[in-house]
Amino acid sequence: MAPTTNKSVLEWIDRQVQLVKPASIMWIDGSKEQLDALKAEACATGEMHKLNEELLPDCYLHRTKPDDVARVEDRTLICTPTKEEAGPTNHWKDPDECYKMLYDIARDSYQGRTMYVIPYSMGPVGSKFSKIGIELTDSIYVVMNMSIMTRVGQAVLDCLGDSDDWVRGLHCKCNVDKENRWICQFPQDNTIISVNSAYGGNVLLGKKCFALRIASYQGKQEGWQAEHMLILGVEKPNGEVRYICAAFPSACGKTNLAMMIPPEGYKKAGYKVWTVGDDIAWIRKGEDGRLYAINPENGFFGVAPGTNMKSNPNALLSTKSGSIFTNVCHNLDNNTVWWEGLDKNPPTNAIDWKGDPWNGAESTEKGAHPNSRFTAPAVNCPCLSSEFENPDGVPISAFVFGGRRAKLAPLVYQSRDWNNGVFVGSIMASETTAAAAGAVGVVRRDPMAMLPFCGYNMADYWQHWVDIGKTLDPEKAPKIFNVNWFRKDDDGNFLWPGFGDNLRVLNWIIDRCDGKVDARETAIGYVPYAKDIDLTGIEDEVPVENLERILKVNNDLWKNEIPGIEEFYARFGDRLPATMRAQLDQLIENLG
Ligand code: GTP
Ligand code: SPV
Ligand code: MN
Repeated sequence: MAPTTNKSVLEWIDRQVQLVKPASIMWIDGSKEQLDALKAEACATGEMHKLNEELLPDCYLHRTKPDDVARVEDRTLICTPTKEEAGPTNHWKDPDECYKMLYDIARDSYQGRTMYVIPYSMGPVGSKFSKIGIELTDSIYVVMNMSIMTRVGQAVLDCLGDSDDWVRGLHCKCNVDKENRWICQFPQDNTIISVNSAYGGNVLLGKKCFALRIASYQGKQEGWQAEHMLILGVEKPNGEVRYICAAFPSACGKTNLAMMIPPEGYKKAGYKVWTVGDDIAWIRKGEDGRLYAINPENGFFGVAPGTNMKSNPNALLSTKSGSIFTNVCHNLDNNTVWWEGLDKNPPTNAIDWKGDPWNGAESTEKGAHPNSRFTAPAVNCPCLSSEFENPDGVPISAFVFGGRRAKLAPLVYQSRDWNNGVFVGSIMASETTAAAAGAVGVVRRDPMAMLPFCGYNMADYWQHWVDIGKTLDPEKAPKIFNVNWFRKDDDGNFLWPGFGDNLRVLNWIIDRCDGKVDARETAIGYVPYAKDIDLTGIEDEVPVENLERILKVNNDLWKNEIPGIEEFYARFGDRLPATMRAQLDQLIENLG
């Protein structure tokens, strides 16, 4: 018997059952017993592998097909009634045609398989920020991941009651055929359909598909924002906590920044960093007129390579129990996992991410895929914020944009005001990473780090930012900044140590928000005086000349940037907000 009487839910599921023809249906109730039974079943079939219970209790390894290891942006569709509504930066297909294409692919695809029905909440169950979804899947891997990444089970159905305000999600593994792989969002229908993938972000529909693509559209309709942002709290020695949201493109440092360990001197002085979220923020205005953010997720789907006890101990410690590892290297000597950058001792008796024997002492191939990931419960994180479950969210002092720019953007700069800050976000560009299928290291425009995640026309999204700004008292509006941890010298070495040392920059940002420190005005905004970035403890690594170099704004390089921005803006035609055009004209004038 179905554990709900909600008509919209039952009727929709019925239609999907008619389409995909499962052998049986199982409602996920959120209980440990049910999940344990599913884990045992997945291990018995070889879909999952149970890792060493002493070293990694309740942890599992999973390998996806070698051609199914990252998001597929050219197969991710926004299916709005008109192409204009999706805008020039999204791949679009007519909704009717797309449904037909997907139904033809999905038809009968669950034959002989179980349909798992996953009721889940994005955000604490019952919070006014939260939204409910139901994902149908034929994959236990998806059930296990969704049970970590979201709040799952009966409590969600109880909270939903008779409402039809919920997001429909159908996932069909089919044959995991990359030629028929599609990740489709229908914002007007609150619907997501994903076929022929069994990898992470393509199939955990609560994450990018719902919490960003569908939710960004909902936010536009309902007056709030869904952003590709981490949320962290910096606790100062006097106990005050300032919350910052930061938007960086995929694999550009959100998880690392959200969990950073303060440098020694800061730690001694009493600074602490608290993680609220590492990927997505849902933001709305509170009764006091300030913006508040929640993290709609309940776990971390983090990049494994490069994660170690030095770079990000909090992330690594989060994976020590109840976690899933996807496409990492399997150490057969002790039945644990390994990835590039974990330590300097690669296993010699191992299986690589493709499932082949691997000897780390000899192999020239990678043991783990560059986009291999861990799925870890948020509660495991040693620096999880006490506000993580707060249904009202945390008040935001600053928005920070950033990306990988080897030469151009300074370490940090502050926008002049809200609209200038929106402009700064809109002209973001970053070198591409392994998080999406395709070339790596190519600079592309990625406004607000939302290029692959905005569920409607990006120009309308910028207008939404401008409109939100109009409702805010400038005194209470978050200040908007841009950072770049990735400046390189001519030999390709990073000029800034990054990671925990980024707190030195966040501290300047907070001081700016509190009106405590001066800044130098440049053509692009305000940059710090070198003396105001504390280098205590890293003087050898970062000589003051280097700091000055990465704080400098090179007007000639910025002038070279203008044609690319013009070209990008031109794609939006009349829909480009006049405010953004005016901001660009102002920048051109400032550059002389
Ligand atoms: P997604 O989960 O794909 O959205 O990525 P993310 O934005 O959470 O990126 P993550 O924190 O996982 O970092 C991605 C890569 O950037 C890793 O290889 C990190 O080691 C590297 N990285 C993170 N922070 C820094 C930094 O401050 N400096 C440098 N040089 N590299 C960094
Ligand atoms: C990203 O690519 O930004 C991710 C991984 O966080 S995925 O969920 O696969 O999109
Ligand atoms: Mn991340």
